[in-house]
Amino acid sequence: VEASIPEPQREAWLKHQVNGFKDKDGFEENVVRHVETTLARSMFNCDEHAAYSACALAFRDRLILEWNRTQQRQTFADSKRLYYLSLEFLMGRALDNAMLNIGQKDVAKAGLAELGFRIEDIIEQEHDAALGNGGLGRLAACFLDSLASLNLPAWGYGLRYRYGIFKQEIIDGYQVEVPDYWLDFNPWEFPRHDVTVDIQFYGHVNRTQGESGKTTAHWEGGEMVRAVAFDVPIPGYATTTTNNLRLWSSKAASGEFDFQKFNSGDYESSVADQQRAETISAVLYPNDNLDRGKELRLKQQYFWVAASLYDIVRRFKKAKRAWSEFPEQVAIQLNDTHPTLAIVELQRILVDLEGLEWDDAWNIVVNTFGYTNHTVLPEALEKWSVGLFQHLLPRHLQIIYDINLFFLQTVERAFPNDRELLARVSIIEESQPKMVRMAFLAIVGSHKVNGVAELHSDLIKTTIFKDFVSIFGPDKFTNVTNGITPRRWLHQANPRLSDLIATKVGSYDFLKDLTKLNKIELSVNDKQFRKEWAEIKLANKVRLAKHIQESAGVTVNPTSLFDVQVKRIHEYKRQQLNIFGVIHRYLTLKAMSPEERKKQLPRVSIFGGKAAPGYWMAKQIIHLINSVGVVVNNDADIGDLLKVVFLEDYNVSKAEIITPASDISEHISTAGTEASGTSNMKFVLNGGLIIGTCDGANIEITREIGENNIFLFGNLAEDVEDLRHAHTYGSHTIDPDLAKVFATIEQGVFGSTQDFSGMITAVRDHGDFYLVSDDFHSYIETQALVDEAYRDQEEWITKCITSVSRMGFFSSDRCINEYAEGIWNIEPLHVERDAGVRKGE
Ligand code: BZD
Repeated sequence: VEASIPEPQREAWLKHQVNGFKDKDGFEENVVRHVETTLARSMFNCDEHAAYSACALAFRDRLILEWNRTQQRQTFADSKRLYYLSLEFLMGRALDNAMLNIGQKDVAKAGLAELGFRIEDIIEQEHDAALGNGGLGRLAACFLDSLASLNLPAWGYGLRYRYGIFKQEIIDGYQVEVPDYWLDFNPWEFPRHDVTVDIQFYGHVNRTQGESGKTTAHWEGGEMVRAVAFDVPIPGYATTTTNNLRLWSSKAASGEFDFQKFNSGDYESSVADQQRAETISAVLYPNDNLDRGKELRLKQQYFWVAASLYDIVRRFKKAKRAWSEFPEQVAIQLNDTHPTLAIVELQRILVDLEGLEWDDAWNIVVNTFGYTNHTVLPEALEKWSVGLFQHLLPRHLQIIYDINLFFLQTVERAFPNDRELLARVSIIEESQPKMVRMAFLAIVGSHKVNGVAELHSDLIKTTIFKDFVSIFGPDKFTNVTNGITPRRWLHQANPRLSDLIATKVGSYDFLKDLTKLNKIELSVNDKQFRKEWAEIKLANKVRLAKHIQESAGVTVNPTSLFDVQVKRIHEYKRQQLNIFGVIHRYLTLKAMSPEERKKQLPRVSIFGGKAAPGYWMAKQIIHLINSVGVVVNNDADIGDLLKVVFLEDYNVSKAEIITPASDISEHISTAGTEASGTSNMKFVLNGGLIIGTCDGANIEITREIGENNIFLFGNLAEDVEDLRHAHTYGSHTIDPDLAKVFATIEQGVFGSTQDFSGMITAVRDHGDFYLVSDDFHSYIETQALVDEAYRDQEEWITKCITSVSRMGFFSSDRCINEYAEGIWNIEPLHVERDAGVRKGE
């Protein structure tokens, strides 16, 4: 590496080489320097936010040095890289994570204390990076942490939204959305104004014939938008590897604004182009698991995909290899179908711009891409109208038609005369209007397709993608069960539990190899260990109780059973089942004599999560939860026996407080609807138990921790279809206990009956698609078992410790290793320089 600097200048460069701070003194020096110079503040008026800023900048300096070295190392090694394309990266806060991964949290803590600050207060100053909706975006963030921690050469590519997921306020029980402008001060990104790509939209296609008779397509006209790169360093844990997340921001391609219009006095339209261009990366779409087919969304997708591919291809071309080697140098993973256009764009680059033959290009494309599916819900499967494509991306539509034609020809050869099959698998749906089925395009253009938990991967093979299994054979389809990073979701969120575990494991090695947790099972009967375990859980609950008091104004007793359901609000996730169950509990308590009541176990039902702004039913569910809270929390008969809390603005940093404080958490989706779920893993890893359906990763969690340690209930996925059929065509009777709940709501006990009628009629009159009534009895009975189990605290703690000890499988490191071996064929890059500077704490 050093030899790349010309001899005469080498000495000067090396002499002044910057190395980040090494100890407390160095850290303090860096912080003070940033306060006084970068932030232009005096040290005499440095508030907590300025201290956070300076601290973040000190860490950023270190990260970028490691980032540079990592990039140099990866370039020199010339090894295959993975590119993870995701429209969402739900990163949360970066400072705490950087301190932990670099192994300098103790140094920062001591240094900040000497400068007059508590590290916890400083960490709290940071605005969450919330460029995602839910599980899919957070999974991408966990993957980046694991990729870097495993020294894998990998880049993330995404969009730099000016507004992340909206902030949720609860006003009079209703959700109100507030924009999340998060870029006021973001020390974690490096603008690369020199790394830009001009992206074309609209226009038309011309064909020319060369001397050889070969025709070439030229995409001409239309308009250009400029993509500018912003790089975010991603530090690995206990390694010097620091990977890159590149986010694209849009601006006008033609410079600032139209001077001609400006000079002629047309000020408004002179800036209109600029604003239109900037709109592309302005805002994250707040829908999870719903496809709305909006033009701006397709523009976002192409803008980001085209910029990323240009960048990837540019990097590949530097080494001057043959195109056929592309898949040996590049693996691209599609996080859901959102980046599927990348398949078409690479084919276009290879055929139209680089002059490859169609078949040679297509071989390269298929061997490069992998596609991860995250849902079987029909309303979430992306489709774009052919008309919109024709207008926005005319050349891409032609290529899609050609891809489809060649694909259908191979199907016809293998299954002659099966016209229905051809219609079923066609990438173009012959509907009115015609639609492009993005999932089908992603399957046809990838060499591997994976689901995110075993049940889900089986379901895609037997339902939505069944025909493709017959066509391509079963080997194209595989499972990679999701995972979570133990760095953030154990050590960072629950430092005391992590420290306690370390005393039994003998080191913090479990943060690198989570299967080492199994050592704590040997201590399950160790009295002191159990005592400390219980103390930590209580302390975490006290902390959450304080947060509940401050944010929701509800006083809860930390010794109550904390029952938590935090995730996006969706009918399939069934928060309505939970709140109906809470109402049932309330009615049961009300019907008891005071003596009987005294024997009951106090419980706090905690909800949190955002509803997509246009999702009316989800908003009603939030309103009902809040309305029930108002009644129950103020009922003198009930007191501490039941409290109902809705936590405003659930996000990653709140999850870090909530997760460690749960006794039981709810993962109660209708069987077969939740692809995996990942918060289920986080809760168990933090010493909470779960109540859940046989859905997604709950099934594998049960297999790992043992069925005695989980509360499963409800109908199985294989029964869902028959039940739905019976609801529609047979007689549909509602569970009698649920009917009482409905009657109570309809009497107006929780306020406006009109507001909640939709939730009731969905179950009673509209076929109960999510099987709320079918599962209600089983749910209530199982909740009673939870109460009973919780009364035996000794047994409960045994269950918790045993479960944690068996959670090793759910590390995102295991998951990433499976992708690396089975899909990407990439290998870790040996880190020569002593990683000792980055030991864990
Ligand atoms: O992906 C989620 C699934 O619902 C979970 O079961 C799974 O655990 C995670 C990770 O695999 N899917 C989403 O979060 N999906 C979205 O957020 C989304 C966003 C935009 C458009 C479509 C879906």
